[in-house]
Amino acid sequence: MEEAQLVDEIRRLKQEKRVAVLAHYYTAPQVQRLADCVGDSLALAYEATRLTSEVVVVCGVHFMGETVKILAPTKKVLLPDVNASCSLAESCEYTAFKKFVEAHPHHTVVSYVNTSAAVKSLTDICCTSSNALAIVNSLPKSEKVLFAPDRNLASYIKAQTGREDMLVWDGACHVHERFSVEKIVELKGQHPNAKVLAHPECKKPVLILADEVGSTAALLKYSQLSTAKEFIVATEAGILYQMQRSSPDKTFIPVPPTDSTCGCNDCEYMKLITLQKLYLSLQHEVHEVLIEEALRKKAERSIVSMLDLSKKLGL
Ligand code: CIZ
Repeated sequence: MEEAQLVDEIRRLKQEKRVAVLAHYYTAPQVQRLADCVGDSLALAYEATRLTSEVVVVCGVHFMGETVKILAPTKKVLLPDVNASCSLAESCEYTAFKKFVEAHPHHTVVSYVNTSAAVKSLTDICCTSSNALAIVNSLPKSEKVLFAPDRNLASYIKAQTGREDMLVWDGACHVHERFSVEKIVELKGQHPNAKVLAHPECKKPVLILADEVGSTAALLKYSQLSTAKEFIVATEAGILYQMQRSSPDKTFIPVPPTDSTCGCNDCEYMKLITLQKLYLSLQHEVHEVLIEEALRKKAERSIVSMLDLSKKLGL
């Protein structure tokens, strides 16, 4: 099917079947354009608690589908591609993480939402890049914290909070780890007035170069409010679509991966979500995300704690 026809069919199926489509900022622009809600993990989690339709397609990676299912267990939650995984979630395997948690019984476990439902069941409170700093800061200094799974976000939080004793799981996002100081310095040479925006999943030397460090939602907001006209963006390239859309008069320059001479730094898992797969997902109601109820309940506590605290903090 041609793209225009696919778009029409997706619109028709959404309406006919009364299906909600949620999309993460890292998905392809064509997918974001058809979504009822586009956002980061925190926004999508809030949206999951407000769903009115019985069926929802999550255009994002697997843990995002799980988060929606955990928060909206009576809904039919669909993922257009079951292979849409997440390197961060994969870097934190349940059995190994359980041993780590059990070896540190007096720690409060803070896990990024980029984890499996099983890892969330071992977690006291989840966080996203939008609220990680606020959530860790909300814990009394006397409380020992075990943070998982992103070592770069953890190192950023340590630096911002002074919690040098925070125990950290050694995981990382393969997309954000591909950004290098060399590429940013090269781009800054070509665009000396550009502001550098970086995600806290990037390595520390990259963050040192940044004018603003934050989640996709925070970087988007910064780009909207800033008087600068050019931005060098060190996070997954999907967010550039929303940045450009809300600030058409500004220029957004993606940072390519270290080992490439051209192109954007795309997450291959996010980019598995194509229009064709979204169409098939709507038409055949595949692929359903299912979580065993006992596990769902255990995992739910950590996400609900995060949402409750985030609301209280006005995030
Ligand atoms: O929190 C999220 O959704 C991720 C994975 C990145 C971001 O900053 O939005």
